[in-house]
Amino acid sequence: PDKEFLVRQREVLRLLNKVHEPNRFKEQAELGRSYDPTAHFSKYKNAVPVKRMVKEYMAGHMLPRGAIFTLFNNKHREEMITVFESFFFAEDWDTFYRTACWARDRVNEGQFIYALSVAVLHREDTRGIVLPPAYEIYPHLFVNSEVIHAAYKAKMRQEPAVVRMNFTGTIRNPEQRVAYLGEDVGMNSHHSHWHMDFPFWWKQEEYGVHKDRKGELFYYMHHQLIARFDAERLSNDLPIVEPLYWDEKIVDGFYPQTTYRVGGEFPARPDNFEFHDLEHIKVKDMMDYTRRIREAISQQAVVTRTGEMVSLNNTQGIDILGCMVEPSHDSKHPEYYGALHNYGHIMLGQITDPKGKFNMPPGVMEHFETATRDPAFFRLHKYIDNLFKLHKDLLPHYTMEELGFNGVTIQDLTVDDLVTYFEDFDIDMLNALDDTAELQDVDIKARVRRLNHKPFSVQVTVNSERDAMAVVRIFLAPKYDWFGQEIPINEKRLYMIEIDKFVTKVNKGTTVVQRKSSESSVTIPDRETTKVLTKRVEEALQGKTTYMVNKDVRHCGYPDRLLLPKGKKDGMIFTMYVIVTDYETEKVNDLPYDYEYGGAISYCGTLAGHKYPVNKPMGFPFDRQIDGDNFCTPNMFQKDVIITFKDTI
Ligand code: CUO
Repeated sequence: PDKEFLVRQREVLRLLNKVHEPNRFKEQAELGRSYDPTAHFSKYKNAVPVKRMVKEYMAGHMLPRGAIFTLFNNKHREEMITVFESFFFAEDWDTFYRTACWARDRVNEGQFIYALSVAVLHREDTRGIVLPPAYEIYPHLFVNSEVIHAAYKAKMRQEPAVVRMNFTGTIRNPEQRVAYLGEDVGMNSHHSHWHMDFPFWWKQEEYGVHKDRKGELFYYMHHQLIARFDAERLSNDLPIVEPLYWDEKIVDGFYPQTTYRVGGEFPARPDNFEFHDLEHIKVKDMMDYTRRIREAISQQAVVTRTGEMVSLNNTQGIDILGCMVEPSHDSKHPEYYGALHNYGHIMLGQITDPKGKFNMPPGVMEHFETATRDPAFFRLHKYIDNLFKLHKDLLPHYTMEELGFNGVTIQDLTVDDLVTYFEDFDIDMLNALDDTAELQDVDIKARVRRLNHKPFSVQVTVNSERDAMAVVRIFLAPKYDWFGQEIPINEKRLYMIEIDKFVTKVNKGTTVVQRKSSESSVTIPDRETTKVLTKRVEEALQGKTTYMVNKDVRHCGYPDRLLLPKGKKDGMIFTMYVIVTDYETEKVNDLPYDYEYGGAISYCGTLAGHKYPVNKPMGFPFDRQIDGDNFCTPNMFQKDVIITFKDTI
């Protein structure tokens, strides 16, 4: 790459390095001090935000440094958007960089990190820049208090340390059996990045970056998170997750045992807590929003702000509904349909101190980085997901024509042994501890247990009457429910987890399509650590090594280690489904078929204004009702597979 790119990469890493520490890098600090955005308004495509940012900062109206930032707080978010827009509308790299240096030591750290990250992910001139892993930027949100305290101790003693992190709770809490998923740092990082790639506050027209099928992705990615959580629950002899209700107690409590850098511990939610009215959100509002959304679903049309009716009875319906339920900036009528999902996060986050009597900090549900730690996250999302299901169930079943692929048959499917295990992983705590002048940094790591699986591959033998381009979709679902009963296909489809979706060529005659787990369109590999990345960039800048830029780099993507659910020691039976369909009728972008958009399209779609690469509904063919037991057309294949969990490997 050109030096220019490497310098940009280095400066972004520096800007995000120990954000709590002002004047970290001399050059940036000086630039930040001397740059006066008010003198350069013409350098912004839209100067309104940067003017506002400077004005609000000067007036002391912005969230102060050190305070806890949450995206769900309207004031916090509006300010963050102003900062983001100041970055995003900067005309060139230079203006962007100077604005960022200006903001780094002034703006609230949480707002700065969020705004800068989203700007880097969306600016043309920062395409390909890699952000540090979320758990390294903000370790407090990813590890528990125990680890933070131990890390401080180690630093005081000036001794390098590896601190073992346990999952929250004890074995007396059955929910702890699946804490390895909800507390997985890669999973939380995926989830927080998804929400940076598809922010609910994104103004499509104003920013000029279209987010294709954003509402549908909101539905589908979260639907898949729940299906995956359910697969882990069944793997651990827990029943599938139940939705919550606004007027029912939440039986299982949650003690996050996680602490903010400043501002104390995350609030805990004891067993059997009920929802209470908050100052601005009432329990009744939640019920009203739900009722209106259900009405829209059953009449298959939503009413817009201007009173028009928009039909939901088509493949785009889910996108409209997703935007409305989240809600995103594109909701057809936010005043009427409300903010069911976002308010759900707030209601849960503030459940312990609904009136703000005790001035408790925000709960884990009020940050995308921490939300999945609370099992109630999955209950809220199951509730939301059931609304989407109501809608999908009203759509016509797929016809044989929609399901089939003329002249193409799957003859066989073979899968390697599917083996899972736990392993240790070390998180660098470099950003966790405040620096003091007297104490040097020492190497401190948090060691977590995490699920992994042996690499595997899938071979699909396809017979075709002609050369063709095929879309291959691979799914996996548990065969038996918690009671040991075989799950009928029309129910099983709800627990279907996507394993892969890709395009390949099938030749006339027989083709064996081989696909490795590492190639999955659902996942991304482990993120490179800040230290390694920084070193690589420095060495490349000195001309010692070469540096490959991936313009399509994705931070969003389910961790590859979690592609398979845990399964059981004695083996657990899942059914694998493969379907091949005609790419010619599905393709959307006029690009070569092997263009993968960074490799995580299944849950994370595409960036840079590209469309989602295939036009069938996400989750096809399992997103709609299925009649009868025999679902397979010749271009589909199903096979029972066994996932075995090994203690050691
Ligand atoms: Cu991802 Cu509720 O949308 O956490």
